[in-house]
Amino acid sequence: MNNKLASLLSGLALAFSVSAAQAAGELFFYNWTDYTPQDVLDKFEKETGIKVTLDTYDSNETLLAKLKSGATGYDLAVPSSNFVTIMVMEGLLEEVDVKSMPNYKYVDPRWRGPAWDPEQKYTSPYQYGTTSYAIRTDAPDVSCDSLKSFFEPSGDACGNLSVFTTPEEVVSMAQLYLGQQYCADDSKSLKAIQALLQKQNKCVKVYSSEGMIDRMANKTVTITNAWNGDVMRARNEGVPIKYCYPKEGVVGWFDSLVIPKGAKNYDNAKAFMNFLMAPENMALVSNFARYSNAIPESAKYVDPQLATAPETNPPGDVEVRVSETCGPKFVKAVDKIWTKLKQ
Ligand code: N2P
Repeated sequence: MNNKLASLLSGLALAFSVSAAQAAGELFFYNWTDYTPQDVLDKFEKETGIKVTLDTYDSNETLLAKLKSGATGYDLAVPSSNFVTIMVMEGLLEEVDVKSMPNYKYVDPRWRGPAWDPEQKYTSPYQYGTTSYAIRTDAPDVSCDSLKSFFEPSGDACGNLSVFTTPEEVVSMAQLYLGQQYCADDSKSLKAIQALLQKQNKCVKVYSSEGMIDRMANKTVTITNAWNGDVMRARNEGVPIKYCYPKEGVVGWFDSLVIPKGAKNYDNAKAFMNFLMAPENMALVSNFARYSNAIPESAKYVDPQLATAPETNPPGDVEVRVSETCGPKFVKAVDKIWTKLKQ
């Protein structure tokens, strides 16, 4: 190649790469609070030129309300499995061919085509875990034995309790405690839930789904609603905390990446889905958020603590009952119960 042509071509290549970087553009990511490591966003930006802007929410309910309100400007979000079902039914998600992505091969076969997305045309995996409660191990009157300690705390624990701010997971826990099936919508079951939550309400100091680690660290509360990964993080920060596996069971969930309908940066969202299925990238998320993931090869890069920690290993005799998508009658009734509770 003569020099002139070479310099012309390299000039063109440079021009192309500059415009490619510009075209690479942006990605608006909407995820749960305390669930996204900055290093994974930085790495994605470095590799693709796509700049990620993160915004956070506290619950599936908040995410659903946002998506239902119309154009959100978000390109990616992370609902739990039972909410994926609702979002698909309501036409809130873009279809995306996850199976044909290069990194799909890393997904554990048992998590491919899951119940909430059998054809894998809306979701790629994020993290999975459980919902229960946690106690300060140095506090009086708290116990991990039974959900009774969470719903009907006594002594010093009453008044030092923190509960999630939206009903979905709290009600599932109430149903485990009351021996009900999820989604049971007969009036006897619903009345029992209402009575239990009203009783618990007298002992609640804070309803919040964010800031659990701080509240437990500074003793604002001694017993709290919690997700397993957050508790491992708190424990690693030196908080005397224990994640509880009460005898009635814990709630299981699986969170996925989805693309909201009308996303402006659809291709960038797809690129992020593929990026995150790469073992070393998924490992960054688990190392930060301390939840399990569906990419077995990521284990090579994940802190070994995750494989053995009590927070990620429910005892064999404790039921992990995975969240379900309930019908409109149940959802409406729960909404009423919760509104009354928070008045
Ligand atoms: C971490 C969010 C956990 C997600 N704060 C629960 N589905």
